Amino acid sequence: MLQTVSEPRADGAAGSVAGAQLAAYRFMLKARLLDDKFAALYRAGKIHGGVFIGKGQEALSAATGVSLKKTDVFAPLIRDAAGRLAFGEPIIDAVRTYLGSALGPMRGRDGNVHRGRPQTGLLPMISHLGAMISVVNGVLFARRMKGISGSVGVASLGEGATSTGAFHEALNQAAVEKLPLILVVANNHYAYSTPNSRQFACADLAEKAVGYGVGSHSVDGTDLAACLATLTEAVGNARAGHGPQLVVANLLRLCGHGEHDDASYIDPKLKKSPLGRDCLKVAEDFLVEEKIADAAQLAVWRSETIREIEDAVAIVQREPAPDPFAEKWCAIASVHLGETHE
Ligand SMILES: Cc1ncc(C[n+]2csc(CCOP(=O)(O)OP(=O)(O)O)c2C)c(N)n1
Repeated sequence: MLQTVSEPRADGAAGSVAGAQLAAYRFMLKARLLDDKFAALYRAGKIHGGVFIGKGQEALSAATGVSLKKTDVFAPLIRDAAGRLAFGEPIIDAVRTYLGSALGPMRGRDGNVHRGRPQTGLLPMISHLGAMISVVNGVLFARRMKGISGSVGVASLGEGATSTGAFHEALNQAAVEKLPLILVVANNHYAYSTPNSRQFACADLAEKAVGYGVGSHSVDGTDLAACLATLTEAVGNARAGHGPQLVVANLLRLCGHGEHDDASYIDPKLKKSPLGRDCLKVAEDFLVEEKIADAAQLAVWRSETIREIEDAVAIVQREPAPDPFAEKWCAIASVHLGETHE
């Protein structure tokens, strides 16, 4: 007999542990299938520019998204399709951005992952390498100054970002100011083709938290249940006023840096190690073992999700591209505010 669980929700309150696992799994599945579709469209020459996917990082990303409330702040990076969906980004926003639709959140100006909706707390990324931490700090500072309490902010990072000055300055600032910031580092063992041995000299990146005086969490990023437990704790700590939290998840990128990269530099020994497990498969096995779902139910969700993605692509393929002669060259925030600067 299958357990009764609450419906998937994206508001940081999935109801029960089993409900949270199920909700997060479905965002993982949606992200994987969406990423697969973008990779296929890229190979078919239907996407101009790069395609960047998060294969192998969905458990961490989904756990991050479901741990947040809609009123929080989230700065995702290029491997965060699952977290974006869990935070509330509709599939069609991603499809419109990748296919250059004028109706997308970036109005066809961005080709892939720099999309967002600042008014909803989903920040459009500037760069992959640590630049977003200080932006999240700024939003949290602004809320503090306005007397808005209770919300937290997440900045996603790769391990490569932890070697940059931007990381140091922003984490130090957040620590001194005790901002409710959670840094979620996906240590996928390669920053593009640079391995961990050329990136940092400590045994575990989570050790860096001690030097900054912030909370520290280390987790197996291939294990959804572990990611959910860790993110729940880290987000809870930040929300309770305990200051910044550094979460480091160990995992492996199961794809290239982008779809243009065959990832031939990845050590085969790592691929065969527990780090190389596919988190989606691990999550599915867990759901079946725990009788939260069965194989038939998993197959139904998969086919429903494929249909949903195909429908979104079919809609967007009929939408107009931006017209440079009719373009309003104002910032996205102005568009949201209804201003029309020429
Ligand atoms: C300031 C800056 N320098 C260089 C780059 C080019 N770049 C983009 S992603 C990347 C590697 C990032 O590695 P990591 O932080 O480990 O994240 P991962 O790609 O593994 O998710 C580099 C060098 C950039 N976007 N911004």
